[in-house]
Amino acid sequence: MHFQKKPDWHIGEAEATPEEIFLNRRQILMAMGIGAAGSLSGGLLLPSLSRAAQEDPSASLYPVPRNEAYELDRELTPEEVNLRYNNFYEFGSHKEIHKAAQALKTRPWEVRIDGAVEEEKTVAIDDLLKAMPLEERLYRHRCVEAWSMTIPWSGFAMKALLDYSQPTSKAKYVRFETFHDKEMASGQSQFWYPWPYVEGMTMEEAANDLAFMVTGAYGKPLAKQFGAPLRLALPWKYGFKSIKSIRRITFTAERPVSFWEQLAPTEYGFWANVNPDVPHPRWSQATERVLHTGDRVPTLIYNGYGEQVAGLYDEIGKSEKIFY
Ligand SMILES: Nc1nc2c(c(=O)[nH]1)N[C@H]1C(S)=C(S)[C@@H](COP(=O)(O)O)O[C@H]1N2
Ligand SMILES: [Mo]
Repeated sequence: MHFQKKPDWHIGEAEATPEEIFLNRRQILMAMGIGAAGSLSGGLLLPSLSRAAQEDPSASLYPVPRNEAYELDRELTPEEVNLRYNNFYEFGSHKEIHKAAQALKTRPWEVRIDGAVEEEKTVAIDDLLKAMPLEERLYRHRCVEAWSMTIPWSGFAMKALLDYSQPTSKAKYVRFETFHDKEMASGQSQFWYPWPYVEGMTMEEAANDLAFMVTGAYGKPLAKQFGAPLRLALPWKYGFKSIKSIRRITFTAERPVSFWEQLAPTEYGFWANVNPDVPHPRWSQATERVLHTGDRVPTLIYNGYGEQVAGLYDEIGKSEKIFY
C-alpha cells in the first residue's frame, strides 16, 4: 500500500512532543488550584474525564493488589495528564482525542479467541475478568514519537491468557485485532489506513512475564481513551505494539503484519524493541521527553527491561534486523 497521507507521528523530533501538552498541564494544574508540579497523586478526583470508568460494570473489581516486583525509577505520570494525552487513531490523529474516544461502546464486549487453539471460543469481557488473576503493575511506556510516561496498569499476565486459550503446537505467533466500526469510531472512515488495527508477537514474547493484558489503570477500569476494556502493555517495545480495545486474539503459524508495519515497514517493524542506538529513519531515539515533567532523559535499551527480555532476541538478532 502506498502512503496517501502521513500519520501525525511522522514528524521531526523537534515537534515530537507538542507544546500543547505543557500548556495543558499548566491549565489543568491551575484549574485544580495546584501550583507546583510533582504533588499530584492518582487519588485526586477527575469529575468529567473518568466518569465513564466509574460507571463501568467491572468497577467493583478495582483496585487490585499491586505486584511489587515491578518498580519504577521515576514518579508516576499523573492520571490527569495521561487521560488527556493519547494515541488512538480510530478516534482521530490529534492529541486531544479523549473526548472523541468517549464514543467507544465497551459493553456488550466479546473477545474472540481463535486459530491454533484446542477449542475456539468467544468470551464476554466480564466473564474473562472473573476468570483471570488481576494485579496492578507500575510500567514505563515509551512511544516511538520519543515521549514517555509511567502508568499503574491493572490486568493479568499474558501467560494467564495463554493458559486460558490453550494454543496448540502450531501456534508460533499471537495476533491481536481491535474493533472495526466506523459508525462508532470516525477515524476508521479514513480509508488510507488498513483497519482494523492489528498487532502481534511471538509465542515466546507472549509467554514472557512482562507481557501484560491491561483491563484497568489508576485503580479503576480502563478509561475509554486508554483502550477499554482490554489492551496490551509490552513495556520493552515501542508504544504502538500495545494495541487497544482488543476484540480478537488469534493464534497462528504466520507472522502477523501489524497496522503500522503495513503502512511503513521500514519505520515501524514487527519487533519494535526500544533501542536508543537505532534511530527512526527521521529522528533520533537516543532520548525521550517525560510527559508531565518535560525532562529529556536518555532512552534505555529495551526501555530498561533488558534483564527480563534480552534473552528472547539472542537467536533472532543473528539472522534478522530486529529493531524496526
Ligand atoms: N487500537 C489502537 N491501539 C493503539 C493505538 C491506536 O491508535 N489504536 N496507538 C498506539 C500508540 S502509538 C501508543 S503510544 C499507545 C498509546 O496509549 P495511551 O493513549 O494509553 O497512552 O497506544 C497504542 N495502541
Ligand atoms: Mo506511540
